[in-house]
Amino acid sequence: MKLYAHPFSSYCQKVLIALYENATPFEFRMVASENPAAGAELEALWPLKRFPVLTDGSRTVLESSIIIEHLQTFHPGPVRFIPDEPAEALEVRMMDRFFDNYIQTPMQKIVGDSLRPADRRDPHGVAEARSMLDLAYRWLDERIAGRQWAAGENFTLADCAAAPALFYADWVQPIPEGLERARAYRQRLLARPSFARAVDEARPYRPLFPLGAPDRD
Ligand SMILES: N[C@@H](CCC(=O)N[C@@H](CS)C(=O)NCC(=O)O)C(=O)O
Repeated sequence: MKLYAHPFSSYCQKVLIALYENATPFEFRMVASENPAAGAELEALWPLKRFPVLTDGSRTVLESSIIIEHLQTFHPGPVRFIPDEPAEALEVRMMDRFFDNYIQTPMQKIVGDSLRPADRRDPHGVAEARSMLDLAYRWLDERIAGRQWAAGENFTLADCAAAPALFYADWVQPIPEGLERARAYRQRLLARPSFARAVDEARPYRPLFPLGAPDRD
């Protein structure tokens, strides 16, 4: 398998966590300006050029959640990312959607806005994104009461989504004091070896974080 990705990208880290959890072999195709060949391959596979993209033989798999479902189906290992029991699987998929849509999306909006020219900024959109993050943090704090991981006792797809989402979202808008379950969950994710490895591999790129990376984590 080949993974088109960048180590500092949150959605790429989501998939790297799943690969590292089961020690699944793959080739890392670094998408970066200094590696135009990988960029051209990515564009040929997926004209929208969003990453990560996985190739597995002749199959091209788009979208981080679907890549992890692909790994679960065709390259299973000891860590099962989607439970067999249907209701449990729905909880996992629902939490995965929550982290992508209501943590990653507003985080990306805030980061993306900071990259725009000053006269093209979208303060209203950024305020909406910050309000969404605030509500999402509060909802999460309630939802994970009594849970070790996002959907219960086992580490799943939902935690792969949660780790980079909460990692970067907390940089742009810290999870407030008082939401101790959400804050402790983020720390548990940081201590998980698969995510700790992804964070370490991305460390050299921290100076590129547009809003300035905080001196922690
Ligand atoms: N829904 C996609 C989101 C992928 C995404 O937003 N990737 C970002 C990196 S984190 C990207 O490709 N950015 C480059 C660009 O927008 O050109 C997924 O789950 O894989």
